[in-house]
Amino acid sequence: MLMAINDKTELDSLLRELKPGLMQLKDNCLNGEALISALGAKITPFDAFFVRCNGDVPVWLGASANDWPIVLDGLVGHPTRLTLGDLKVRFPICHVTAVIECAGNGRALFDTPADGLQWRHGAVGCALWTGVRLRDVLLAAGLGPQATHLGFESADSQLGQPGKLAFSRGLPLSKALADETILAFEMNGAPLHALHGGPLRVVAPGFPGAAWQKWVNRIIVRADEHDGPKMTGLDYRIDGQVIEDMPVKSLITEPLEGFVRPADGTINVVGFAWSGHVAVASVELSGDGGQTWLPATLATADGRFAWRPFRGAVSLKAGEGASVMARAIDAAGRSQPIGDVAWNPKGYCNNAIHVVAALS
Ligand SMILES: Nc1nc2c(c(=O)[nH]1)N[C@H]1C(S)=C(S)[C@@H](COP(=O)(O)O)O[C@H]1N2
Ligand SMILES: [Mo]
Repeated sequence: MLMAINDKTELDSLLRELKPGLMQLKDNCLNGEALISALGAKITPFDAFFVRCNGDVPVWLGASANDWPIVLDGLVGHPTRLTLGDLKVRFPICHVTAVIECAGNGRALFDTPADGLQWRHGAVGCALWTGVRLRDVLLAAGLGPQATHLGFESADSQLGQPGKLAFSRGLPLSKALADETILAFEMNGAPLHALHGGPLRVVAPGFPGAAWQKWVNRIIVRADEHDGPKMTGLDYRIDGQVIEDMPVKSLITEPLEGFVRPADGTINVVGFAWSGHVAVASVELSGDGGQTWLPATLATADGRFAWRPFRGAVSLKAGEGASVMARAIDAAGRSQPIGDVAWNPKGYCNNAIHVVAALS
């Protein structure tokens, strides 16, 4: 019922054909990030939505996506076998618009190199996700009194090692029970595509993309933090702690790098701001290399976890080396750093200010 795509040539052509808005990263697995020029919409279209795979790409060949099986076991009252079809009829369907950002987005932009895929700005996107609340599914199976964490297992295997889990991460129970956390089977109103973990994936807004387990087919309720592949060691951790919140960040989608300085020096700046669990409060813009900042106009978003469009006009510093900058500030007063402030060995959570330079 499952086919695994693991041939490099096949994976490459899949990405080229289906996702013209991406540029491919150098890796044996399928990984591509959005070109900034393709990220201008409030809802990121499929063809420009980044893809991050740690193993092969499993494709469900069952007669219907509704036959996709999922097991719920561990510290539950009743270990349960369900299909995606069961989830759809037994639990209320819900929607959440949310940004997913890879924890390694911006890794290539650290001055001090950091290990891992060299993502620039484009391992981020905002989609409308449709599914059922993970909470509803867990409560129906009954949670044991010792339950504190979940572990997820999936259908993807390490490249060339069929049956060997490529990626098995988890969530603390508190996040699994949150309103916004869902098992999603649709993205932007269409059945969830195999490249994004279809038929079924976890959506955990506010957490890094790594917590959004794709192709999920087993949920294990545990009394301790999960220890599957990519959950231990240095993976998705800073100072030993699992990353559970994404920092406030913004991306300028207009103008693009190498823009032509207008004769009067005034330029419109447009983009998006987002954050993890603490809301975005404001966005400021600078046209003089960060000496002075002006507030941008920040539009509302479709819920707490969607990115918010901003716009404003800045006066560019005269002469050579003009650039525009945006910095978002969250409700706790935290802002984006300039440069290498948040460096860590694996290059996670780089929310440094986006600088877009004019043609000089
Ligand atoms: N099963 C599985 N789930 C996974 C991954 C994976 O390799 N295998 N990659 C994770 C990472 S690191 C990220 S950033 C997101 C990327 O989701 P996307 O490919 O839909 O953009 O999926 C996460 N879920
Ligand atoms: Mo990621």
